[in-house]
Amino acid sequence: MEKNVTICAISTPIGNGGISVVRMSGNESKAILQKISNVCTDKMEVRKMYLSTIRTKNFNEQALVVWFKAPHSYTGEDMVEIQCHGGIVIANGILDALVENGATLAEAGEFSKRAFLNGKMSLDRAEGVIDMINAQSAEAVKAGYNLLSGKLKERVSQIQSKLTDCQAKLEVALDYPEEDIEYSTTQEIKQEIETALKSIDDLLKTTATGRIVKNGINVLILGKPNAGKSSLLNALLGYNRAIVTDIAGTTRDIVEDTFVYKNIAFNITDTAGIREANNIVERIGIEKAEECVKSADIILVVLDGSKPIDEQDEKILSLVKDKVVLYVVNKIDLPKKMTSTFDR
Ligand SMILES: Nc1nc2c(ncn2[C@@H]2O[C@H](COP(=O)(O)OP(=O)(O)OP(=O)(O)O)[C@@H](O)[C@H]2O)c(=O)[nH]1
Ligand SMILES: [Mg+2]
Repeated sequence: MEKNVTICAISTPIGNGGISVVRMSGNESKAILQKISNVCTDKMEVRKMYLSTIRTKNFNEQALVVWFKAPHSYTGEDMVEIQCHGGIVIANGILDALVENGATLAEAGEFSKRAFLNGKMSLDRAEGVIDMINAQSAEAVKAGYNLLSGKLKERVSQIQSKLTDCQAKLEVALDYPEEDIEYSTTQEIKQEIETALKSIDDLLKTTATGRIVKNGINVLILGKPNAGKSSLLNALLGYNRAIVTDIAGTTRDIVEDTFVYKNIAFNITDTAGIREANNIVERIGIEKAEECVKSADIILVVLDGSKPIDEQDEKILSLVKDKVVLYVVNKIDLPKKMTSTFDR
């Protein structure tokens, strides 16, 4: 990153909406704004909105502009925000005008990177911002916000200072054994270290939950052809995401989607029915399905209740033997043929 370069980017999603926001960060932000706008930047007060005409190559736009003075901005640098009418063309036109007048297009995450490098934000806070932006559920937003507001850092700092304290007590005892200092007993120090270790353990235990809250739970649907896997996917999603027919081998490729239940995102994957396939396309689909087993948190094994358990089902059951599995017995509206050999 070149520190003297003034960067710019469209900060709102590309698409149609009421407004779009174009941001600039760097020493030249105000000077570049002056080149394309009728606002008198010398008279601008910080954090105040000004209605201004922005000149671009193909059109003029009435936009609101705000100036944040370094170091009191998100990145810690001089920053300008331009709030223009929404839509792809207007925001892109303004971005082009900024680049033509000396700004450089920001790389992905560069605003947060500058915030970190300028000491405005610790790495865990920057990660919190990114997690909040990418969140698929309310719980993930909360977890991201906890990172952003420094809750993790606070807990780590507490443990760190307890350990530093122990280290100091030990060093005093070793370096000045003959001085008249009141030493902590070995037992006291041992207890403090044990408490710190327990806190670290407790924190580590939350990482699995944290990953699930942040990324969602990976749910994989497996079963033999025609068992009703895609029907289950569609039922869980509440709309017809995958093609369902009575032809065995309908689903060939992986079909993925996400739904949110009780504030947690579930990333659900439907797969090709597992069987000995001669068709190359179907075979690749089956290989992909088998690959997905590794990264799945939960596997829904769909069994056709109207048919006896056969070799294909057995193969699937052996594929998932070390995983968290929920068995879904489908087609219970039809006469039951599922054999009693299946007793899990
Ligand atoms: N009677 C009955 N039919 C069902 C049920 N669930 C699904 N089906 C039917 O079973 C057939 C196969 O369903 P799919 O959901 O396509 O099955 P699949 O496991 O995805 O099949 P492949 O993609 O070929 O592996 C379709 O005709 C569905 O309408 C059920 O509970 N009862
Ligand atoms: Mg299917």
